[in-house]
Amino acid sequence: MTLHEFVHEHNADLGEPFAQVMDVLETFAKTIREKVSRNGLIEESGDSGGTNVYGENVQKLDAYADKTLTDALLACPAIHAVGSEELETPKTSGNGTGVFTLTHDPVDGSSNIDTNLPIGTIFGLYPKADSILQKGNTQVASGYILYGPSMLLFYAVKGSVNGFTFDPERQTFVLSYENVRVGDKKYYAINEGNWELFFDAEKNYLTTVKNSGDFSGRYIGSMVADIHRTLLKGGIFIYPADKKHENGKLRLLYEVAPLSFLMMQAGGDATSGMTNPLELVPAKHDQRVPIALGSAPLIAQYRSFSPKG
Ligand code: AHM
Ligand code: MG
Repeated sequence: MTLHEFVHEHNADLGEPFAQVMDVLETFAKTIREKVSRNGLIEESGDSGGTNVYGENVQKLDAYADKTLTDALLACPAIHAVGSEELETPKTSGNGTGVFTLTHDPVDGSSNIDTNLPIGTIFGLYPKADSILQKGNTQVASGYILYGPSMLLFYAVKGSVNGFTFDPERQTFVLSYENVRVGDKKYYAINEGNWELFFDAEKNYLTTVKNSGDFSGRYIGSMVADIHRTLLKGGIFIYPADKKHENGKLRLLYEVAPLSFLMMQAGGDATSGMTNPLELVPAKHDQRVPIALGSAPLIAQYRSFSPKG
């Protein structure tokens, strides 16, 4: 079954506007896959020389993907507004027909582009509202596209997560992971290069995990790839607050809320300090929050190391 067929069959309750948004995402994924596969050979390769709102280097592919997705969404009748990790302020379509707001990180893990490692796109879909600063638990859907050895699109709606593999021969996504549930392996993923910056809670937790002999370490540095492994195999992904970064690194609207929503619909859990990240109202578009997400028992164990746990 193709993604298009699946959406019409299983998400009829979300109406034709939802199907239109998924069509936009599929077309975008095909465009970016084609660019990624020719990275280094095409104009959209390498550093753009510019920086974004966070002061981070913008790769040419970041800028290209951001414009391509944002423009396509604004041209879609189902979309009211779009927010992106690369945009300083959200854009409104002005079409009068839009019923959804979509937030996205067009190319996540962009520091991995030039080494041919997996990168991804993250999206969160919300009902239209006056502001895009909405709690993550108002999302009607969220998901990611993973540009790896094969291209995958995983998305969640309330209560279910399904995954699709792109078939280059048919030029379409085909259902390949039905009703995904978080695995039970014990992989931990964190940038341990930041050890000296970690607070005692992280250090105590990690020391316990390592001494247990039960865990294996895995860390790619592309959130979509790390979350994808955590979802399928099991484990825990952590990007904590530390002594230099009081709110951690990852952005609530563009990375944390969509992937937390997805993980929870697959039976997993997520925590931002001791708070459910989906209960946080973003104070600003570019708000960062600490995050741990993965299988529910491992998140419970992680929480017990928090100062308030
Ligand atoms: P980006 O959106 O600029 O690519 O940054 C987000 C990425 C995530 O994909 C990943 O989890 C994290 O940054 C890795 O950060 P670090 O290199 O500090 O471990
Ligand atoms: Mg990102």
